[in-house]
Amino acid sequence: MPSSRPPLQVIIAAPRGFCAGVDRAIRIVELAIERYGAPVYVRHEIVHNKFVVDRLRGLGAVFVEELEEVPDGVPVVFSAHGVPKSVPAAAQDRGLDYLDATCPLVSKVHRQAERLIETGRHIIFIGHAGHPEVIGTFGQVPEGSMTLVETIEDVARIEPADPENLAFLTQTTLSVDDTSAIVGALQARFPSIRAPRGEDICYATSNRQAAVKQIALRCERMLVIGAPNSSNSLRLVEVAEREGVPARLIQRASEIDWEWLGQPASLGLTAGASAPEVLVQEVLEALGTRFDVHAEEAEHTREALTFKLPRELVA
Ligand code: 10D
Ligand code: SF4
Repeated sequence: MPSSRPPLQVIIAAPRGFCAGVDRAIRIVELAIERYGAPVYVRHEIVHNKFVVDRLRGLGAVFVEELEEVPDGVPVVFSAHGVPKSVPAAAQDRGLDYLDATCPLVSKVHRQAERLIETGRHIIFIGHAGHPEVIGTFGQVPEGSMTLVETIEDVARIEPADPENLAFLTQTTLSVDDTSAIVGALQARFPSIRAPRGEDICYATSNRQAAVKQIALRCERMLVIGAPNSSNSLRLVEVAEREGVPARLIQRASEIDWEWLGQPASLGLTAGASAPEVLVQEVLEALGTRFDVHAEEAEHTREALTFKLPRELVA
């Protein structure tokens, strides 16, 4: 019998969802709970996703924003976004057992920042003010040795003391297109500025944005699963909208705005690097209650990267 529900072609972007850094960070918390027993404290959301955080809380993780909130004698994990150097230093002073779940690709930027300062360069950092990754990276270098720019207008405004001796670095989860425009403006104004070795925007961020671009032309609407404080997820919504596709960020199926969605013939679906696949399946199921869904996956790139876990957890 033909379905009474309207047909809907759902085009699911690939890659989407968890990246290698998020996988590793979550595993670190799970293994820390197994090894030390609950509670294990986590400084900041391990990744920016309420579903992930709530699940780990159920296993015995306690999430706090500052190290001062961690009681003595309890292990603590630092989130995937990275922390200023002062944080592990303070943990050490207090004799706390700590595990650093900073993504190795964020740590790579930290090390580049340190090296540039050693060579006497002033760093222009492209990123979003107040984001924990930005706070963590600024905390790798002496105060005043790095200047934040968020926009092309910021590039025109800054007045570095020695314009011949600059380098730039970036947050890992930025818009590839916006960043390349900001880098262009930096290079036009400061021709001798040194670029990072390789890209600071990580493979997962750029692959997820490219996958959205690839499907955008075929979609009337786009849903991005991710949290409102997730930088990489927010960028996916922007990418879709700039391709001319009305897009919404939702944390899970219950946040679908059915009125906004209407009755499109095609819908794009993706998930930020901190959003688990179960939430993609949940959204598909919810769509299936109202539409006759035909789902197809559009693969842009295959990802195979994994990161090693800290030695103390696998030994
Ligand atoms: O906000 P965000 O995109 O930086 O973080 P989220 O936790 O959503 O995704 C993982 C990305 C990390 C840890 C930064 F590289
Ligand atoms: Fe690491 Fe990129 Fe994932 Fe951030 S988004 S945790 S930098 S792999």
